[in-house]
Amino acid sequence: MTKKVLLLLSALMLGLLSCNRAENPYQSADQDITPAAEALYNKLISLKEKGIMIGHQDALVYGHSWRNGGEPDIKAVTGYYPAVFGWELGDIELGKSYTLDSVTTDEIINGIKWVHKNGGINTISWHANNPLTAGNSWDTSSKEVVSSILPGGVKHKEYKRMLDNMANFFHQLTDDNGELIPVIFRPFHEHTGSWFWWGYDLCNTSDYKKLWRFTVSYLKGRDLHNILYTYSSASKISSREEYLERYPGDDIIDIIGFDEYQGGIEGKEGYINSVKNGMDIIVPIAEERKKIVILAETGMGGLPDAKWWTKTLWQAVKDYPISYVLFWRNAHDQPEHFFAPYPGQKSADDFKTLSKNEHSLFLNDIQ
Ligand code: BMA
Repeated sequence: MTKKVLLLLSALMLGLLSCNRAENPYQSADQDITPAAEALYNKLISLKEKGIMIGHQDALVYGHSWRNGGEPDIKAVTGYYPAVFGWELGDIELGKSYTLDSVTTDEIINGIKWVHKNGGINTISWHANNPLTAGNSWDTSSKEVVSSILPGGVKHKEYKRMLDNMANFFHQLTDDNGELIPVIFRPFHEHTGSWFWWGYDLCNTSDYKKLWRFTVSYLKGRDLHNILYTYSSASKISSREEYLERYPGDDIIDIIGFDEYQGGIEGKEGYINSVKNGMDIIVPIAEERKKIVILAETGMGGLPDAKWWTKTLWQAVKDYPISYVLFWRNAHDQPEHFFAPYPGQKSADDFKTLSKNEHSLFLNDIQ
């Protein structure tokens, strides 16, 4: 083939591709997204038809009864790895080499690389320290934190230092070819509640949105185009207006969701109703805006209900086009702080039953 014919053919291919891009209503928010992140985005879209992916926070690095080199609890119960792996970066913004949950940056980097290599999905939460008071995420002693870190604020430089530490960390997430691994990032979560310094009563709507927009644009400015951003509120969403009030913009958000936990056995109906009400509100929003829907964090602490998985969780989520559900962590150093079963745990058999449901997706279902 002559060079001219080759050129013509590739121009034709490009034309076809851009045609498809224009016709596809689902487009990632970042116009300069890396090919790998776009592939992750497309994978999330295409898997919506197949079922709901199962995720677990810190699954690879510790479990209820192990730390360092054990078998992930969900794998030990079902034989399958989760499809989605949650990671927490709180304290990394301070330049530390371990998180607030004592997971090292090396463990996270290696874990994220392993997940990516094996076709899984990485999602990152961030319980960021308070840049104004030097307290932690839960330090709500001042209502000036968000305004103080925006451009012009007294702690703006400090916040940029934190973001630089985050960016330096993100740049270490590379595959075998040196390309950045795509990740989902979910900062400033549960903002409709008031227990974090970015929470509802702690800042106004405009500043919350500015915080988001500044953060995303700063990370983009550090050449990070491998990130899909998630907006996720606290539980018990009462209306579309409430959910969208602090939404920072379609041009930066790819995924929307909320967090929802069940408290005690008696909380069963409340949990199911609250997940369904929330989904009834956000699924139409996602359809209109062409966004992906998740149940960003969920679980029943301590799992005292032996049938929680099939009779509660699955009843709440099964009828919605939810991309994934993420169960919170099984702390190795707090015996009662766990949200997924481990071998011998009361609900382990029921979780196994859920894993046999063809619409619950584990790592092997999405590879
Ligand atoms: C919370 C708890 C804490 C943990 C924090 C960040 O929900 O699990 O123990 O430090 O998340 O992972």
